[in-house]
Amino acid sequence: MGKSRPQMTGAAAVLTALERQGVDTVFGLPGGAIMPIYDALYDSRIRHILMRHEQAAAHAADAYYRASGRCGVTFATSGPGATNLVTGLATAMMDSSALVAITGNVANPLIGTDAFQEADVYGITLPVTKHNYLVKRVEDIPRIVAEAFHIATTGRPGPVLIDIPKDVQQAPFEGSFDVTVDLPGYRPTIKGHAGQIRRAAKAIGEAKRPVMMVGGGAQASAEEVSAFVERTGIPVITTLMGIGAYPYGAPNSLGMPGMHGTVSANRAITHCDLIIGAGLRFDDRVTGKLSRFAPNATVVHIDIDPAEISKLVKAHVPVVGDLKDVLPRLADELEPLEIEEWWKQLDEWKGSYRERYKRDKPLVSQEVIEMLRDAAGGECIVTTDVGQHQMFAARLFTTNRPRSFITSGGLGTMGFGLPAAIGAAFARPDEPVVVVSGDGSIQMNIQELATVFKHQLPIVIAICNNGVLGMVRQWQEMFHAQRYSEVFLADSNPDFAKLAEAYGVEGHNVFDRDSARQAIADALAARKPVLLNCVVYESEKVFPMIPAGAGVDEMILGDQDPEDRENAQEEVVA
Ligand SMILES: Cc1ncc(C[n+]2csc(CCOP(=O)(O)OP(=O)(O)O)c2C)c(N)n1
Repeated sequence: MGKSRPQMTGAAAVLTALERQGVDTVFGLPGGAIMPIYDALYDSRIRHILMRHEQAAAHAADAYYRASGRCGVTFATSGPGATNLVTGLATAMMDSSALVAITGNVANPLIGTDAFQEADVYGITLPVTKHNYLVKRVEDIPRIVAEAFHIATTGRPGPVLIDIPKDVQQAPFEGSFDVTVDLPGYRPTIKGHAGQIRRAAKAIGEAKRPVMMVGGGAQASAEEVSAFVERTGIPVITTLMGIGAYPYGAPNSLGMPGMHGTVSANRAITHCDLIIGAGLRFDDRVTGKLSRFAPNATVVHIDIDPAEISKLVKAHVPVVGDLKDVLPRLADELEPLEIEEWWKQLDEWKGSYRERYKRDKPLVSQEVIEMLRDAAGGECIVTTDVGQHQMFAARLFTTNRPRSFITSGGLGTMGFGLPAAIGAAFARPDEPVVVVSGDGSIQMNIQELATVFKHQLPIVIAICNNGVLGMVRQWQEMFHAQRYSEVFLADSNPDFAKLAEAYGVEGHNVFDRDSARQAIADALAARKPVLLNCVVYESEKVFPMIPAGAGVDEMILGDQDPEDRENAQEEVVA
């Protein structure tokens, strides 16, 4: 008797459908309800990166997309595996990152019975995904996988979850993989409306003090942004998510706006007569108090998501479409802008504020970040965690390349940095990755040192260890009468260098600037995993700062000198 060909299962169909999407890497962690898919993975050419926590797997898949533009993929089991994904999905949703999450669920007959590791993952993830599916029939797998990738990567990117009950994974599959995606209810507008583009061009051409603000939506259109700026000579502000979408070092760059933005960017917003918002959503950390945001400006808002138009800042000229289409057409309608007077004013503001900190006092985070930047020479991917170190990194670890500064902006997820570095390292294997973290944040996904070690990824993890939850401490110092409530970590922090060594990762404790400089240079040259625990001044604060609820014209410049802190003058600039 001849051997019969083994029957393809739903699980194998999932892998085949993923291969057809060009997927080569998946980040995940197995469990009971997803075992058929992991069994099929055994025979697949898709590479699986075993993470140590599903939240980290989601962040890695998210950063894989952010670093490469290729959709990230994550696998998790039912119940706790799937619920562990939630923070990662919400992080990706807020920052418009394309990711497909595949979860196993208990078998259909058990759904609704409080079965072991049952959770209503479809319901739980509905608000934190762009779309989600519960697969009921095995033959639907190829169509649903194709739709999921289409939805995740087109229009405004976002996470899509596919929940597959175990019996569907185990069922014989006899369907076809030749599916066409036909979603009449989902047709993102790519091409900008010609009339709106003409209206926008007229308003821009007439402006005396225009400024362009680019956000995360511009990461995929960096060339078009640069060409537009070259054509018009317009000044450019890049939001936290937009860092690198326009070169920070270019003369037209004013830096980051908002709560911890630059003086020149925030003043430009206050005094401009026109703003082009390109691929951004006017987040409250960017706008401050809405009534004080760009009070004299005509707003041209270009975004692929019509839901963002006039959501927060009223758009006088909305243009719905992809920046790749809209910006070149807008540039074609414009002559170089005659804004010399405006540039004189902007240059004066640019020169009026310098990042200041004393270099003969205890090591501070800003120095560590500058040393990392200088040692890397602009040729690395930066990921960050969330807190003061993130804001210092956004201001100082500047990059001229798109998709190279990867941070959790919208959700502000501590614990993002290390797993994001892993995703970025797999997405762009030829580049070193630097994680800028804090002693609070790093402990939220530190188990991923195991993944870094296993794959010997060229990741340098720099902990700005100030012994506190620094950003919270800063708010308590400034706005809660120095009532420091539950922010001290130093008395119970681990020895981070020893901890790294326990994972097999080279670790160093760094206490002063000379050893920091040397350790950073050595770590970046080594092209292997290194953790640097940099012990920095506890009471450093991030300035400028706009207090929550205040306007962008109400920046506190503060003082960058630890010694003069007692005498720090809080300066409000208009
Ligand atoms: C998951 C999560 N929990 C809590 C917070 C609130 N939070 C914002 S910044 C911060 C402190 C971060 O401390 P650390 O990582 O040490 O960085 P530092 O501010 O000291 O540079 C906290 C607790 C958050 N953003 N994310």
